[in-house]
Amino acid sequence: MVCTRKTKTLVSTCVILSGMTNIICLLYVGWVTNYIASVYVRGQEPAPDKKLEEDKGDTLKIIERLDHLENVIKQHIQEAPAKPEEAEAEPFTDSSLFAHWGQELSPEGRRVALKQFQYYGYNAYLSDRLPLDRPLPDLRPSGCRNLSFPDSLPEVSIVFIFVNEALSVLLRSIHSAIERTPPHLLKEIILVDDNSSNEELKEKLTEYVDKVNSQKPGFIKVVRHSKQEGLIRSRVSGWRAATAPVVALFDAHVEFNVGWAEPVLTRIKENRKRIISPSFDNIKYDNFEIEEYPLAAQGFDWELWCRYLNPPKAWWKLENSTAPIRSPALIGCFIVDRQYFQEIGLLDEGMEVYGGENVELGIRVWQCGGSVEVLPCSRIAHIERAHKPYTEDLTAHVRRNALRVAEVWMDEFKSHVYMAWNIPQEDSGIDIGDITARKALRKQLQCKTFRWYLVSVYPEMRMYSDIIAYGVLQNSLKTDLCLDQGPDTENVPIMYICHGMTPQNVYYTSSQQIHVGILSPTVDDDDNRCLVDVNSRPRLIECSYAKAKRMKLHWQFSQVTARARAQWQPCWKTRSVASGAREGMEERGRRETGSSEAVAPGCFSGICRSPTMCCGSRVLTIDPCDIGFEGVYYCCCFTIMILLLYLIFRYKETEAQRGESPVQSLTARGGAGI
Ligand SMILES: [Mn+2]
Repeated sequence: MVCTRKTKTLVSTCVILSGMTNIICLLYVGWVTNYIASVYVRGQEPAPDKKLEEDKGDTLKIIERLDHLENVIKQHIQEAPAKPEEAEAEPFTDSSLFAHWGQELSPEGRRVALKQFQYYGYNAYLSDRLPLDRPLPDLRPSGCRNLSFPDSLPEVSIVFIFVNEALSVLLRSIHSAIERTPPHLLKEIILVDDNSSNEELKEKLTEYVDKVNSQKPGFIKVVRHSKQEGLIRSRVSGWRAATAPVVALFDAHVEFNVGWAEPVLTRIKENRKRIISPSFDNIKYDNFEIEEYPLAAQGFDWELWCRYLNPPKAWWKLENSTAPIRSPALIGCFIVDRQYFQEIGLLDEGMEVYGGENVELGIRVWQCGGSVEVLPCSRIAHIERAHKPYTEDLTAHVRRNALRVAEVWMDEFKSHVYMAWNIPQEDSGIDIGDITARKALRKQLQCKTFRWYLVSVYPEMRMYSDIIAYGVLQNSLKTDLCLDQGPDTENVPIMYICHGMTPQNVYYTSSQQIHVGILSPTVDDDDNRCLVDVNSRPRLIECSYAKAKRMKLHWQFSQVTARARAQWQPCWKTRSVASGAREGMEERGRRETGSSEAVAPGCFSGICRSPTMCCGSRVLTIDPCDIGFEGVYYCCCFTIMILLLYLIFRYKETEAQRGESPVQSLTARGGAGI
């Protein structure tokens, strides 16, 4: 009896001791690793960058490559000729230009082709070697060939806008327009040069224009901007120079297909408030082959980037592939009644460079009593460049333009644009310029609401009135880490250096879901991905699927902030986005305005700074090995911890054995004594 009691006491003492030791050890390990990490990070600053390089998701890599390409173009524009020895070292074979083309070229040929490709974003070297009047496959739906059109149709002026286009590409655009537009319908061609620096677009182009005009006086007009105005104001310049009743505004890297004009002019003649887009096919940027694109409407996502859409259900029901396709917006090239274009307010000339103006026009035309449609029987092939050479930071311009559209036209839905760009609705720090004239235009035209537009014209667009907060989920102990959707192909979220781009967008809904990554634009796109607890591991799963399968996708936040409808744990860095209604965790806006706010503590608490999400009622642990540098660090941390625990237990065991011997002997002796 005595023996048993003694053993029990010893065991419980051991347990208490080991427990305490563990806690001390764990705290110690936490402190040591924290220290090591801070020294490591401080001591080898380039190292995380290098690691970062390896870990970056696909999106980042692409963005980086684009940045690189843009730099290359910039260099080229600055006319810094590459030194011969540098040129020798160029990795020709790496370029996407040579994936499907140019294997048989000599090294010198490759060098020249690559240089041109980097400058133009398409294979200008090949374009220079293709005939200007090359034939195109007739890609119209078969019914188009049997259609008949009125004898008298309005004339059209075709406007080509360009900046530093390859001359052969521009000339092929002009040639195909002349060849494939009935002569009695084509009044003139207008070339708008947005201050190109290319020499060949000066003398050689003038030579060509003079030659054509010597046969047909005044047929080609050239408008040259003395400073760069951007593609939007260039289109308006072209429209100003046009004199035909209908104006077609096009990029200067297109090829017109047979019979493109008659269906368009017929539809405009029937109703001058129709703005028409042809159907586009692709001219591949590398080998200039024509790629047929499926028939599509033209729309946009909530960042207001334009995109192709599946034609609406009503169109499919017609079972007539020649029927016009109702379109919520425009991709960018369109044909319009010259007068009507002015009445409706041209394009928003307060926008910069490119992007968003086509979406704005679509929304405006619909809301103010007109319509937009795509014609399957009118086809234009267009070069989709591998990269756009217009500006260093196209995204910043598109975002600014998008905010102008949101503020003028989108009423309460403007919040969606701010959410999609992940910037606060107030004090975004982005100067969108003066919009009073555009607001006055809306009033003057007595336009309908954006809600009407969404319901009647663009019902495929998803509405997000249930989002009550958005931003990024930031690790409050290591504030440069954010929740990130990780590689596109996987459904495992990761912790990653905060970069404020789409993969780190986080949206919290009134139904307590957390969406991570891009806001799904339409019902035809994949659903949003929700943060889901799968066996205590965080996963990103389509919200509708997770809901149907009754997975754990609801997140409760236990701390109430005064103004938020949602309840927040302090691990969400909150910041008021719209007064009272929304709370957001805004990283990008913060960077731009330069203001800094205190970061509330606590997201990754816990011993050893394990990447545990302690937000809300659930505790999730991100698989340590999924997270790159941090993963290695935590793996090491974990291993050291286990090792220490093992040593501690071994030590205790030995201690226990040492302690036990006297007891045993005592027992033995006692036993003997009893
Ligand atoms: Mn284009």
